[in-house]
Amino acid sequence: MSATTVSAKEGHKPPHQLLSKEDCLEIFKQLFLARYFDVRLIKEKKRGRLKGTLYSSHNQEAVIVGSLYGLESTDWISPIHRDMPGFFLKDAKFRWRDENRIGMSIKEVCSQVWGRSDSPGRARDNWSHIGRRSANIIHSTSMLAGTIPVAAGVAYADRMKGGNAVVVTYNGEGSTAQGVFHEAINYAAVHKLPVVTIIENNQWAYGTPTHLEYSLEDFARRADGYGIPGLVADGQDVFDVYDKVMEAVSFSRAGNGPSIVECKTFRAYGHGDHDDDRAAKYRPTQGVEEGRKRDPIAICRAKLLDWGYLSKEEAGLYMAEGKGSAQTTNEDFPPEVVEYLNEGIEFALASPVPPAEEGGKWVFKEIS
Ligand SMILES: Cc1ncc(C[n+]2csc(CCOP(=O)(O)OP(=O)(O)O)c2C)c(N)n1
Ligand SMILES: [Mg+2]
Repeated sequence: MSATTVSAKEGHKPPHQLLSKEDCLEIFKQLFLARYFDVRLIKEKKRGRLKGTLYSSHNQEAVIVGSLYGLESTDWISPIHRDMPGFFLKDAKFRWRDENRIGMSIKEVCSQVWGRSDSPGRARDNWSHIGRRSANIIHSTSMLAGTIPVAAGVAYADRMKGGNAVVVTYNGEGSTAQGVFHEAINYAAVHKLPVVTIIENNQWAYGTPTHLEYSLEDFARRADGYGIPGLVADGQDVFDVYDKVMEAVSFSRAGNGPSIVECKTFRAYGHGDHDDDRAAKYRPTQGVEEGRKRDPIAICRAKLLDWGYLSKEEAGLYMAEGKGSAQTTNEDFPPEVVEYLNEGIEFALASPVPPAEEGGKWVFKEIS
C-alpha cells in the first residue's frame, strides 16, 4: 500500500457517486446552514446582541459538511475553533431537530456562543469549548492539536470494548507544527488506531502564511513520516472532501489504522473577527480575492445543476455565495436554514446569564 493510496482497487467508484439525489440536496442545504450560522452571528454581534470573539468558518464549510456527512452515528469527532457548525451538523443528516441524534443541537451551540446558563459550558466559557461523551464529541480545547491524543485514547478504548467507531479530528495546518501532533499520530500509527486527522489548510495560521510554516507543498506529506496514508482533498468541493474522508474512514474501519486528509481551503476573513482589520493589512488583497473566488456553495450548486439534481430555476433561488455578512439577507438562504438557527438564537437569548457570585461554581470540585 502506497502512503498516498487508501483505496487502490481497480474500477473503484468515488464514494459520492453512491449518494442519492436527496443526499446531495441535503449536503447543499447543510452548506447554506453552515454559512448562515457564520454571517448571522456576525450580524448579531454588530447589532450588539452578542459578545465574544467569532472564529469564522466562512468559505471552509465544505470541509465540515463533506467530512461529517458519511460518518456513522457512533463515530466520534473533535471540532475546534474553526469548525463551530460541526457541533450541530454531526449526525444531522435529514434530522436536524431530532433530539435522539448523536451530536449537539443548535440550541446547545447557540447558548454556548452566547455564554448562557443553559449552555453545555454553563456560561463558564463560550465559543467552541464544549464536548460531550454522549454526543460523541471530544471536548475542544485551545491547545492546538491537543485533541489528537485524546482521539487516539477514545479510539483505543472503543476498540477494547469491541466497537468499530472511527474518530475524526479537525486541525488547522498551523497546528501540525506542534510536538503533540507528531506524538499522537505516531502513537495512533503504531497501534493502528482508527483516527482520521483532517488538516484544514486555510493558508494562514493567524498571521503566518503556509510557506513560513512548512517547507513542502502538501501538509498531507506529514503522513509519510508515520507510514500512514496522506490524502489531499479540494476543500472547496464538498464532494471531493466527502470522497477522501470516506476513503480514509473506510480504511480505518477495516482495521488498517490512521490516516491524514489535508483539505485545501482559504480563510476568507481574519483569524477571528477581532483580527479582520489587521488581516486586511497583513494579507495581500489580490491573494484574498483569489482565495475567496472558489466559494463552496457555488461549486456544489454547479455540480448539482450538471447532474440534473437542480433545475436552473431551483438553482437560482438562494444566492449566498461571495457575500460577506453585511451583504447577505435572509432571502439568500433556504427558509428552513433561517428557522433552525432562529430557534437556537431565541433559546440562547431566553437563557439567563448566571449571577457573578456563581462564577467559581463547577470550576473546581465542590467539597461539602
Ligand atoms: C499550542 C498553541 N499555540 C498557540 C496557540 C494560539 N493560536 C490559536 S489559533 C492559532 C492559529 C492556528 O492556525 P491553524 O492551526 O492554521 O488554524 P486556523 O486558525 O487557521 O484554522 C494560534 C497560533 C494555541 N491556541 N495553542
Ligand atoms: Mg490555518
